[in-house]
Amino acid sequence: MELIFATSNKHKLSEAKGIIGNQISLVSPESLGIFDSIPEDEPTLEGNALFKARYLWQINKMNVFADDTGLEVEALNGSPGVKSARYASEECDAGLNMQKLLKELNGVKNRKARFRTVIALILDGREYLFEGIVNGTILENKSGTGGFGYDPLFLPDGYTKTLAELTFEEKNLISHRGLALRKLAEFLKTI
Ligand code: ITT
Repeated sequence: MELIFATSNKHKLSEAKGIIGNQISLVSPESLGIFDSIPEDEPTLEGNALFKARYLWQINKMNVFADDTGLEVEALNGSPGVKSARYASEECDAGLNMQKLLKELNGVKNRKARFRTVIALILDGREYLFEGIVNGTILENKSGTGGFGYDPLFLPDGYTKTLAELTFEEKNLISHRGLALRKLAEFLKTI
């Protein structure tokens, strides 16, 4: 079966292929000639994931899933959350986003945070949601060069390495998106 993954992020597409690639042929919107920039203006991760999936479903009625992820920091009442990509500016610059996060947490003792991913699947017109969460803490300094986004600052609970120091496979095993993708993969096996 062919399934569109509604993302323009190549890193995320390869993560997803690593998890559900054997079972299903994952394709990007670009590979189908769809280059639309889909708005992510909803107030929740669920809303954004559903909006993106519905947007692509409307175009060609191909089975599709979309995800949205937020970094939810306890001491910041869940921020940056749904605004994680554009936390510091409209440019979605990971360096600036991390810089802003460190500034907001300057002197704050409670560094607890979690990444939460929501996946919205539209399969033959029916909608399904899957969620994955990884808990951890925000370090005071960046460490590691792997992954993307806030990975160099995020230390998963029970680990001594940040998400940016783990290998691609190690991150997939424990990450928010990895967990949500495996729930999706399990579900797809049942249909
Ligand atoms: P698409 O919307 O094109 O899929 P994106 O880069 O905006 O790609 P998300 O909406 O899933 O990705 O995530 C929003 C932001 O959250 C993202 O820009 C990163 O700053 C952060 N983020 C998401 N997943 C992450 C991860 O695995 N590690 C670190 N930061 C992550």
